[in-house]
Amino acid sequence: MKALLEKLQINDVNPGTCTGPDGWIDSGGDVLVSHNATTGEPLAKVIQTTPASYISVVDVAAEAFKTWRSVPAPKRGEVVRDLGNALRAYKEPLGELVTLEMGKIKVEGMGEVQEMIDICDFAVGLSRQLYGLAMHSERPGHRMYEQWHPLGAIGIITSFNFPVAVWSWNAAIAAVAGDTMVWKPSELTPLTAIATQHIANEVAADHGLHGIFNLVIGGGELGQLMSSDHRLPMVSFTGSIRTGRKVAESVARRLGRTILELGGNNAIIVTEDANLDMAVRAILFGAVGTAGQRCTTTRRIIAHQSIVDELTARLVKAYKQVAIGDPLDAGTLMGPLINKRAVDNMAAAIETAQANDGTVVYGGGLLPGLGAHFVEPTIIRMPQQIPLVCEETFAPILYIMSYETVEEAIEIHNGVPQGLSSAIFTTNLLTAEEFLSVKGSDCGIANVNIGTSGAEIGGAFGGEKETGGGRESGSDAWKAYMRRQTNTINWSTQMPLAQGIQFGD
Ligand code: UN1
Repeated sequence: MKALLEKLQINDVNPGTCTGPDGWIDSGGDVLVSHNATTGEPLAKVIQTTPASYISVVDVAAEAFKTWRSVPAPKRGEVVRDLGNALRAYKEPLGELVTLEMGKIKVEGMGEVQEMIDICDFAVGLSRQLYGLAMHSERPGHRMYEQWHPLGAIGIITSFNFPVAVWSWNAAIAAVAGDTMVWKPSELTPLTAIATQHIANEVAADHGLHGIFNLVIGGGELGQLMSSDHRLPMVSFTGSIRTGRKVAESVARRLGRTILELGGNNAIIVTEDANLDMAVRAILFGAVGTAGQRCTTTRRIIAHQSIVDELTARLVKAYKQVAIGDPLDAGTLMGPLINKRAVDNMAAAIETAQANDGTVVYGGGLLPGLGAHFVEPTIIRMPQQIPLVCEETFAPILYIMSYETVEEAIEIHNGVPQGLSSAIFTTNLLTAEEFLSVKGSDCGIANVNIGTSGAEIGGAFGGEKETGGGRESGSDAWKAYMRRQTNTINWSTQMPLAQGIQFGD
């Protein structure tokens, strides 16, 4: 472990505040201890960012923006290309640190770094494609078009469950867009953030850059400072609905912009004609992968009444094969939850489900023999979608419900406040299309014959309703990181007004 931490430049005590190469600041703030999610043992200490040092970091980011915005976008893309290459070189140790600190299994830790690499590649291409539209003016001798300018220094607040990938979705796009950024990672995963900052610093140093990628570490007060800071025209927040609402309110009060990627309560509808082999595999990965701690985790199954028993039996059989243990071991499929609070929340949800006619058909228990954060992945048959099922419990609990008609299935599906990811398993083209239609899934992501989690970076990622409406990552999500300007140029010698208005002579 020491060797791994050394490779990533993590010391016993690390400053948590940084403005770039040689820009680590010992703020004199309170010390935070990061723990190994699997054993609960301390990994290293972090000196948190004080309000005063936060202010100086944003000063640096705002100042750096004045230069960065004028660097041609394809040149900014070259920096992001080097960031992607540096991440390729560090993929193994960084992925392992994600596993150590967050507890997801090693292949998922690596997968997370792969997402970082992929978004860098995407952003490099994008750096030559930040297109605006040209439109025909209604006035003779006039040309109209729109262009996209960098926005400023932006805030990025990320959650523990994807401790580095979510930063990269924002950072790679923001960097080619010409923004500088201030990142506040979760206090539960500060070391992966510090390791990532070191990697970004190496790249920045090669390009003689400072103040583009900045880091602050601390709790909710720091998030609050960012939300109310008018020097950050946009704040991208990933996390709980409760905190997201606070961020949204503070940013809205100053009429700033947000990208919110909040909770999900993702369901899969399984129809009577579905390929159950495929459905079982997808549900297993969706519900048990990352120990149920993805915002895209499959939390609800809505299965046709004619196949619900068979599907449940097959899932129970599959769950029995899930090896639970040290996430660094190659054979492990499920590691620990992030902390004791997550374990307690899971236990409380199972109790509530049982008190409301839920039947635990698999799991339901804790696994203290493996460690304080280990739980059994759990399947619960629910006769109805009770209020508990409408909440997101960040744990590997899968609720199975049944339906008779497709309309009923969609109604149950959409009957929760969140709207992130969704899927249907069916071989019926008409049902698949209905699910994707305006009357179908109300989520930001809707899939056919693949699960709810594990989205590719090329699409816009995010969801509707209480998920917050934001979109990050691929497609045209870059527009949220830039400001649009509509330009009209009069190349004639006349002064016509729009709408044919005659004003004066
Ligand atoms: C998250 O859990 O916050 O689609 C993001 C997925 C991953 C990202 C999840 N690509 O499951």
